[in-house]
Amino acid sequence: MAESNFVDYVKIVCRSGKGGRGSTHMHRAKYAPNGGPDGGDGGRGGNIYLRGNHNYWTLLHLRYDRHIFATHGGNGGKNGSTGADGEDRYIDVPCGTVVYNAETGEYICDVTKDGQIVTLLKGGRGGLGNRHFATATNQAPRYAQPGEPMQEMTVIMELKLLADVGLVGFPNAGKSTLLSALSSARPKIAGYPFTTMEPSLGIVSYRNGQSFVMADIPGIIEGASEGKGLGLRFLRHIERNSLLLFMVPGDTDDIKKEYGILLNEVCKFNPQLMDKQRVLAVTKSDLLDEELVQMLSQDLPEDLPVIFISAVVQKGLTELKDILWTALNSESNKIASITQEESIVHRNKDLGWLQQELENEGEDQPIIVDDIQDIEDLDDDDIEWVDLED
Ligand SMILES: Nc1nc2c(ncn2[C@@H]2O[C@H](COP(=O)(O)OP(=O)(O)OP(=O)(O)O)[C@@H](O)[C@H]2O)c(=O)[nH]1
Ligand SMILES: [Mg+2]
Repeated sequence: MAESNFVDYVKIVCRSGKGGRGSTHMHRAKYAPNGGPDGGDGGRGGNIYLRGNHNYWTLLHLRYDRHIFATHGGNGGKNGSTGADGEDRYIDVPCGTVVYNAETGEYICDVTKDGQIVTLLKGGRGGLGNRHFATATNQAPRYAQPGEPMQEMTVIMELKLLADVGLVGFPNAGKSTLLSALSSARPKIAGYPFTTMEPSLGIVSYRNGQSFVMADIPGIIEGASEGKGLGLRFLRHIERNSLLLFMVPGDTDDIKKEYGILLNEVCKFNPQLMDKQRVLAVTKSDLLDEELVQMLSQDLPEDLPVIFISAVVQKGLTELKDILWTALNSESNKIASITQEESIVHRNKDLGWLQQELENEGEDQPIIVDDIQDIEDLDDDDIEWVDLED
């Protein structure tokens, strides 16, 4: 997938800045023989932040910027001057980005809203200058605090598209055709399996200027949750949808069985997906006559709303939108509620599988970090000693 522009998985190295050292400077001026300590504090190291940005749809931009380093805080100076704070770095990510520690697989945070800012790594605090340590018995302390160290972490960023409705179906079920009939998205449509190789989003307009977002993801086949077909790669994009629209073509031998297979794959991938509301659309119903529709209706799954549609002749699409809209607006299902922290359960990555996952995503190469020059530690030359004989 390296050549694709749809990047939903990247590994990068982030490093905050270390705090600047406090200064051990002693005040010197003519006629002020024992000026006392006047060393300033070190500045704080730069922080690394994540910032949700709805202008980004993928993590492609991070492929070209795998080292994100904030700068270090400046050292304190004489006359009580404080060192400069290190520069912060903001990593802009699309909404729906989840961050994991690449070494331990631990879930770190997620960004779901535009403008949301999450602190990923904190810069070190600056050390205090010697003037803070003057006491009655030690009026000229010749020590100051060093700055706090920086933090470094290799992280995996994974994008899970945020859509209201996710389309789930076998290849050729008519998912892309439906998305293009309902929205102005133009995914590629063709009569062969796996036409869609990467997810796309479309905005479906409903009555009174309202709308919802629909995600077309590549087809799922039996065994997808074990890596068959395009496998797991894209299943993560349905984790964040509030509703799953299953699609089975009307000319299939056994609609109920196909729906069962799809449901089973989804459940094996992540059992929590079973809590999501589901709707079943029997597609390509223009190929069926009334009689056949009657016959097929006798043997359909009973635990969810089922509707016969045809994207080509625009049949049943208004009813479908009505069903989806009603379901989306039922209390348990509002998009606002699925993006709320507490309702999303993030699992840590399984360490046993992590290496394999990185390999599958083409992200298993170590990231080379040319160790940047550290700020020079203070040596004796930087310290102006007071001449006590003065
Ligand atoms: N007759 C009829 N054909 C349809 C309908 N919807 C889709 N098709 C045809 O079915 C074929 C597959 O359609 P796609 O929309 O590409 O299917 P898909 O589910 O996106 O397939 P993948 O991207 O491969 O997973 C195309 O040849 C479409 O023209 C429909 O409502 N009626
Ligand atoms: Mg498609």
